[in-house]
Amino acid sequence: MADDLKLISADVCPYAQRTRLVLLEKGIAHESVEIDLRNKPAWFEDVSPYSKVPVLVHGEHTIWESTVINEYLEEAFTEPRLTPAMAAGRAAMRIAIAYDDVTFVPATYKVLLARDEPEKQALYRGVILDGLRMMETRAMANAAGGPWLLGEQLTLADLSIYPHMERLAVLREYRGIELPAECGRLREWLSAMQERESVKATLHDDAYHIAAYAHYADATANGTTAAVMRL
Ligand SMILES: N[C@@H](CCC(=O)N[C@@H](CS)C(=O)NCC(=O)O)C(=O)O
Repeated sequence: MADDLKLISADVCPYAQRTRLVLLEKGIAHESVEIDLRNKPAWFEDVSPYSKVPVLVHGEHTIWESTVINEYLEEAFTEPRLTPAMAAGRAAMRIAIAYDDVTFVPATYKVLLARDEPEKQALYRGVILDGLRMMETRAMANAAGGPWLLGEQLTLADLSIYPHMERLAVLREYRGIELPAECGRLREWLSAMQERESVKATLHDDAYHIAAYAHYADATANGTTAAVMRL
């Protein structure tokens, strides 16, 4: 199967980490091709329509967008299940992932890129802190005592949201944004995630992430992601 399934990835990328976590949790054999996002190889433009990682090449199929890739892997490789059995549970999972994608993560890039714009920084800081508090409340309500965001079952929500939470040190370092004291449930969840072998295999420390995001914080980032986040 490894010959048949290839992930185009970058170690720095939280979205690629989402997919690496799913591949590891499911034990899917694959080839991983690492690219340098600041010096992309010429062939990358042919395989990645948005010029972004991750991209999954599975036989004749090329799939991009981390959430779509992860749902594809969930359907193509059914064990272990990473989606709830009940429709309402799957809806809660997708709501959590959509919130991360649509609201939370863009605010984390925008607060960095707004280097010289204190009003924008204050706006995005509010979005991030509200988001963390909201995730705490949601996680407490959904989890009903289980260790994962939706309770007893690890799902695509945990694996999609975790990579951005691993990078919270970037916000603290450059913009003084901390995980609020009242987010005890999120702290416990982060610790539980970091006990998983999949996370241990992909984890980087705070210093690594802080260095990797310096070009966003000093607003010199000029890649595709920075262009999209500046819109
Ligand atoms: N919505 C995309 C986002 C992927 C993304 O933004 N990837 C970044 C790296 S973290 C990238 O490849 N950026 C290319 C660039 O900045 O030139 C997904 O979920 O896969």
